[in-house]
Parts: sequence; structure tokens; C-alpha cells
Amino acid sequence: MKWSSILYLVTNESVETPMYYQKIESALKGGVDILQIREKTMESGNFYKRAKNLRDLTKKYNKTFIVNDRLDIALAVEADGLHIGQKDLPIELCRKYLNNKMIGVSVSNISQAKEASQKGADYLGLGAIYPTGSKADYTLLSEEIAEIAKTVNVPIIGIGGIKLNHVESLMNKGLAGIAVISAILGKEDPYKEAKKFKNILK
Ligand code: TZP
Ligand code: MG
Repeated sequence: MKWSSILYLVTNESVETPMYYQKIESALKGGVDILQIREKTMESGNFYKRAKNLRDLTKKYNKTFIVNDRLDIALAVEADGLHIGQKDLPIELCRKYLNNKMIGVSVSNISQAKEASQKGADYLGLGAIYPTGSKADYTLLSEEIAEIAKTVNVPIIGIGGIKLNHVESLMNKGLAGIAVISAILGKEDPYKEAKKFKNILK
């Protein structure tokens, strides 16, 4: 895949309702390139079912599908990759099972970014860039972005509180793309919002 101007959508943990899939489907139609399922409290069985549904949806629209945290579920639904944080399974171990599938790693400073790239991450999620209501613990980043992007050799996706009006200046700092939850899924019309993001990213 081409790592530029990426619009990356992360799911929130709302209850599964028809709207959950409808909203995600409209966002995919609107131009989201990568979808990540992120569930922090869901039991394995339900997580698996939801991930399978989203795997099928992303196949239908020819989009990349990533599972947050759970190597087993990424493998079980044949996702395109796994996204891990600093407290999750080691990258080297995940690589052993995922072969050439994608591994993304969350980082929040330059040393974490260097380490993850040395250990073979395919992309980094850098955040939180701005304050966000979607994640309780985060380190605010905004000054170091350009330096990290210059130093590290893998594509970097910015995340955390990103709104339409931030995109242009963030991309000028050397990011490969941006990831959002609320700026798309928190809106009435995710199709329209995804389109707006994509237009600025192009
Ligand atoms: N990791 C860092 S910030 C964040 C995650 C998963 C949440 C981003 O959500 P939002 O609503 O786009 O600020
Ligand atoms: Mg994690």
C-alpha cells in the first residue's frame, strides 16, 4: 500500500447497533483508507464477531483492516495487520505469527519511535497530538512531530484530537496520514466528514 495522505479511522467502543456498522460503512465509502477495530472492554467472543463483520465490510470496499491489541483476533479474522501499544505483546513476537502482515505501534516520543522502527514496525501511530476525549491516558505532543518524522524511517500516522482544521499543518510536518475517531464517528454524517478529510489530505 502507498503510505501517503492516509485517512485512518479507529472505531470507538459503542454498543453494537445497526448505526455502528452504518456509520463505519459510510466512512469507508467517504474515503477512509485504513480501519482499525479498537475494543478495550469486550469479551473475546463478541470482539471476534465484531471484527469478523468489519473484516467483511473492509473487504467489500477494498480497504485495509487492522485489529488493535489482539494478535489472536487479528489472525482469526485474517486482518491485514495488528496495532500494538507500549504495554502490549512484543513486536518481535507478533512478527513471528504475522509474517508479512502489517504491524503498527503506538508511540508518544522520539525514543519509542526509534525503538519501534528498529524492531520492524511497518508504521507508527504518534499521539496524542491534541487533547482527546477518546483516550484517558495520553502525552500531549505537538512540538516534536516534525523532528520525529524526520528521524524515523517508517510512515507516521498522527492521532489524538485531530480535526479538519489541523490536517494541513500536520501533513506539512511530514506525517504519512492522520487517524481519527470522533471527528468522523462522532458526526451525523461520517460519509461527508471522511470526504472532507480526504479532500484536504489529497
Ligand atoms: N490513541 C491516541 S489518541 C487516541 C488513540 C486511540 C484517540 C483518538 O480519538 P479522537 O476522537 O480522534 O481524538
Ligand atoms: Mg494496545
